[in-house]
Amino acid sequence: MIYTVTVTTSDERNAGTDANVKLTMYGALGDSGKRPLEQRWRDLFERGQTDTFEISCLDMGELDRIKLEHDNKLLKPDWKPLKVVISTGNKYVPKIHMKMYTKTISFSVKH
Ligand SMILES: [Ca+2]
Repeated sequence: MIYTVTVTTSDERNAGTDANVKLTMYGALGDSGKRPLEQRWRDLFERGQTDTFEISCLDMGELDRIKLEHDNKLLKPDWKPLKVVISTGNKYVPKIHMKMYTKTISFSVKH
């Protein structure tokens, strides 16, 4: 199953990061494990930017939680993600609003 993950970074000063970001999704049937959110030739997670990733994973059932973390690398790694949207072909997880100022954040999906 392909999970499409879009991550929007807040449009504020110093909101972006160049640190390496990993995502874990947790669902009723299991979790994805830590997945790096990366693309070649693109500066990810910049201020006001929306980045899209496709993650291939077994069906996790209804998602109830995700965890975003980064490795605190490079200059000014602090990151303020604004929104994460996860969708699959036939399921849709509503928008999640959150802020992250520390290295790791966990939050629940609001159905
Ligand atoms: Ca970046």
